Amino acid sequence: MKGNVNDAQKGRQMPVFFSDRSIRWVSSSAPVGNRIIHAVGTALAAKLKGDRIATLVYFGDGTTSTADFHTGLNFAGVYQTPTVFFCLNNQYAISLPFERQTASETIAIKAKAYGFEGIRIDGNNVLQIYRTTKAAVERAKSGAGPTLIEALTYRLGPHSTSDDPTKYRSNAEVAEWNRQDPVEKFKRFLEVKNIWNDEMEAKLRVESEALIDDAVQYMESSALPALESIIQDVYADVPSSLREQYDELNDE
Ligand SMILES: Cc1ncc(C[n+]2csc(CCOP(=O)(O)OP(=O)(O)O)c2C)c(N)n1
Repeated sequence: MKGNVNDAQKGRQMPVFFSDRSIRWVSSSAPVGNRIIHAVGTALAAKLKGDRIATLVYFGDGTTSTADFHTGLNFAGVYQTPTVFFCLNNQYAISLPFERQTASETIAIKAKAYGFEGIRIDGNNVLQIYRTTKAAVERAKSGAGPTLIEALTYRLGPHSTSDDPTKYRSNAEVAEWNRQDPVEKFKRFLEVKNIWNDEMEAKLRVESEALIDDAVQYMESSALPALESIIQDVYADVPSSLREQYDELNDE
């Protein structure tokens, strides 16, 4: 995604907040927590319309301290919306560790107060995540209400390029979690089951790199959105004041 004509957001979003209609993946609102109430609202709309869908929303441990987390989960509990709340507890909100985020024993336990089930799972176990998420989505679709999943994991790298994790956590802690790397763990699991090996991995790497090269080429050869898109989608009819600003910009 690079803010080109193929981008559903027309370049108005941060790069990680991509969206894709074909897989019903909605762009995330940048203020953390907003996405939770959007997911609950979408689920309620679907319920009222009789669509058999569930919404699945991902967020971090830090996000559970926002007002939107409470608003969303409370609403979901009261209206029994088909929503699955997936908290990726990587134990840090940028530099703030979990212990200073909440006095609660876990995140999962909070679901009890909202009247639905909270489940804490190993966030480094691919199959456990898949099974738990699938079951929760099915429950939501069948009308059995929301679920909160807390997946305990660790953020191995920095939060962003402007973050220096050595300032707030020890190398020993990172080394310990590095040994739990979920990608490596799952790879070993598949190798033991005899359904994965070095040869297949080498082949996959070559194929993946070709796929990425193609995607980058496609991205870079796509045109930018039309300048006029800057004044679209805000009002049903573009007001004259915006039209004048656009004309001025266009003349420049
Ligand atoms: C309301 C709001 N405040 C601050 C920020 C800046 N910010 C971006 S990510 C982040 C940390 C989020 O931590 P967490 O929810 O634990 O998610 P993680 O990044 O660890 O996955 C913050 C504070 C923001 N995006 N929105």
